[in-house]
Amino acid sequence: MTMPFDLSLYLITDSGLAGPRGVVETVRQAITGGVTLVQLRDPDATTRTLVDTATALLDVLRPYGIPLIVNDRVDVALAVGAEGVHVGQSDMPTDKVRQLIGPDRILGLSTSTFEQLAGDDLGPADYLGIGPLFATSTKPNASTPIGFDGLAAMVAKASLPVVAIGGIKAEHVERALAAGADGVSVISAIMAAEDPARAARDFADRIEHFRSQ
Ligand code: TZP
Ligand code: MG
Repeated sequence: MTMPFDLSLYLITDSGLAGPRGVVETVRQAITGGVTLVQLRDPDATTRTLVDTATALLDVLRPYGIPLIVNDRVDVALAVGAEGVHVGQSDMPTDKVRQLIGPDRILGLSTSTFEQLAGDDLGPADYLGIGPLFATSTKPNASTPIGFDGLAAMVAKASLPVVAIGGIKAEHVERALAAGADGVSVISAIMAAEDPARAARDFADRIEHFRSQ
């Protein structure tokens, strides 16, 4: 049984956008604003840097009970004892990831087409990242943006919890949740914010307000 997790405000790291403040300090500030899940993502980092950053992130997140998900790197996740792994369509197939991480760790899968939503890869996954909602300079090679209507159509077909991703700012929260997403996944709007705690709180307040209606 997979451990509990909350997709509401899912922060993904970016060392370039964090700048001199650094990823760990940026996450430390952002979680005080209400982040519920954190993914370490740094496709260009060395293995050593990933292990060191993941270890430091775990120190910051554990007191809050916030799980750490590692992008792509099953080995890094296992080496540091992270709570989960997130893979894309060109990464290790989810059945292989599940074999390696066991039944308890969280497994996320990126999907951007209806075809992918119907694939065998969904079986072992615990949640789906669906997007990009909008075009984003954070991932220039991302597929065609789906918009709120595309998100709603994909959520309707999805058999797993969904987090929306791609170009999401705080003002998009209501429409993303209204489209049926269980949460929003954010890189630049929080990682590059002057005040990451305030930026995260803006998202968290809107999520809470939407759900209280
Ligand atoms: N996958 C699809 S879009 C994206 C990823 C990793 C980048 C999202 O970053 P931002 O800055 O929140 O648009
Ligand atoms: Mg990947």
